[in-house]
Amino acid sequence: MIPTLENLEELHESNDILGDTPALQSRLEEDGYRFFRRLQDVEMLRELRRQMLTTMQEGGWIKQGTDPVDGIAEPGVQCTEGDVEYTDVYHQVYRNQLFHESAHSEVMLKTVTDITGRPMTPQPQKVARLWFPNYTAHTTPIHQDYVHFQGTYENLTCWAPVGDCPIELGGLAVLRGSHKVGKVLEHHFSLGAGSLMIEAEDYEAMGLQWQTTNYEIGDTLIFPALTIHMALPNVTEDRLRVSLDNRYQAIEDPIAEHMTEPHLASMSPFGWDDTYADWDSDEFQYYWKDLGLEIIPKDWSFSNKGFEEACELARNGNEEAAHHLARQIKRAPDTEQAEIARKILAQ
Ligand SMILES: O=C(O)CCC(=O)C(=O)O
Ligand SMILES: [Fe+2]
Repeated sequence: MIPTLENLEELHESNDILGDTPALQSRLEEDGYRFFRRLQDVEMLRELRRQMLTTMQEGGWIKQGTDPVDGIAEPGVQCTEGDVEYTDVYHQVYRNQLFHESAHSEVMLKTVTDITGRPMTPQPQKVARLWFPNYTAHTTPIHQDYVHFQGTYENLTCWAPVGDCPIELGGLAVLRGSHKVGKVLEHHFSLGAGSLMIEAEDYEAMGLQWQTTNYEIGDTLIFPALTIHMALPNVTEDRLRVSLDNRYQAIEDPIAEHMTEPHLASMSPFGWDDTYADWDSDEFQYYWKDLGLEIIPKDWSFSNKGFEEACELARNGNEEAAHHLARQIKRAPDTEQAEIARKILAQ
């Protein structure tokens, strides 16, 4: 069942076992996630929120004349991952030093290390989600992170709102215990962020429960790469949702090549030199190069399959798929996929 507000349960909180590796591991084994209230430094996150939203206001996303920390979207402006307009402002936000540094905080490193019992590092590719209100067809659909981030099933995603995130602002929901499926389920084309989703019929038989919460700033949800999750729609009238989802891995595990590049670098040229241009410290610049991570190629099969499905659907008149293809043509007009998409849309 796709979660509705009536059938969402409250996340189990694990603050009582912080620092206790065996207890953290056994709860992770049982639930497929760990949730901690006020784990991260609230003052730091408030400052990060101010900085990120100020950049978004300069980019035209936040209503002029309002305090950026209120996160009030400029009326009439809406875009999402995959749109060139999104990448333009997103990459301005991506240059923020504190945004990257926040993933290296002592408490985050200690927590993920306590969970796995292995030396861990944040992956180079940090991720922010900047989600417009009432743009719900583009909400992150039901998925497992492995299809996007790859590497190993043990990688941990750490999701945290930058600001309070009540349910109506569209935080993350997880399907409790779903990691026990033990493999990557079939993913299909979706218009939502990431463009790949799992059909309800493929997990329903497990009889599991969706869980979420009214997140507050500092709260952090941590889960491995097979846990099924989704974002809830942002149904607020005018507020942007801002959140972080950074990934951590054991230093001895391999990393997929694309995770060593800035997020959405494939959508518009943007490198680490651009990211670091205004930083006043080089402590966390190119830090992973000294760790000797084993870099493995990206597996394109998941996204290629999604693209083929979008083509098939668009041929049959599906409007969401047509929208997806049009977006792809606009973003990268000279690629082979854009050529295929143009032919389909011309029919
Ligand atoms: O924040 C979102 O909308 C998606 C986040 C997500 O899927 C993740 O953190 O893995
Ligand atoms: Fe995800």
